[in-house]
Amino acid sequence: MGQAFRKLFDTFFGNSEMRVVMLGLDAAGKTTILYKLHIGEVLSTVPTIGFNVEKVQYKNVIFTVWDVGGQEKLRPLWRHYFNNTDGLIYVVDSLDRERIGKAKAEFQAIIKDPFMLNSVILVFANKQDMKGAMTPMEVCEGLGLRDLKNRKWHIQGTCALKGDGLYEGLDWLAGTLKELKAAGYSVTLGTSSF
Ligand SMILES: Nc1nc2c(ncn2[C@@H]2O[C@H](COP(=O)(O)OP(=O)(O)O)[C@@H](O)[C@H]2O)c(=O)[nH]1
Ligand SMILES: [Mg+2]
Repeated sequence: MGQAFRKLFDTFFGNSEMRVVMLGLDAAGKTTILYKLHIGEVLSTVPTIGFNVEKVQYKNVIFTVWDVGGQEKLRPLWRHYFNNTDGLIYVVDSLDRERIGKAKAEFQAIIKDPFMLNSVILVFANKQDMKGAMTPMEVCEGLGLRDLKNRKWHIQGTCALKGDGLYEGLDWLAGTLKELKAAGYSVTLGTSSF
């Protein structure tokens, strides 16, 4: 699978730099996804108190990852990572119905950040292998995706453990970013895989 991702990134980002930030509540599956990509060594750093950041770089494509939720006072520090973000991947634990409201609140705060206004949004409705998981459509509604104005977004059901859906989602992200960069950031409606 790592080879497939490397090929995808080579095809779309031969020379241009891409910065992707992957966020979500704890236990959503972010670390699992990062390792599943197999695109390089995952470096884990704690640059400030309690703020754990994972990072992996494949050629010009840089992924940074951290948990959101319950750390209001750390928010100002995010700016450092949001700056120049091309793509936001927001990962949701589809089994966690109890915290979908919290996932939504964090998501809405993130995408309204001035540094995030130009970023393309890919949502992974993860843990689709679990019985009782919310469907991608339910997660879409839970996050309020359809109410977004002037944002390019896409939602994809995934199972990070098996890798299902990851390639499809990143393929959309890579293709969309390439398109936008070529056209100079235009805006269209969101899409979904259901
Ligand atoms: N069943 C299932 N479990 C998953 C999936 N993705 C992640 N997990 C599990 O959920 C837990 C949290 O995953 P982790 O990647 O550490 O979440 P993070 O806090 O967002 O980095 C771990 O026990 C993973 O094995 C999935 O797609 N299906
Ligand atoms: Mg993690």
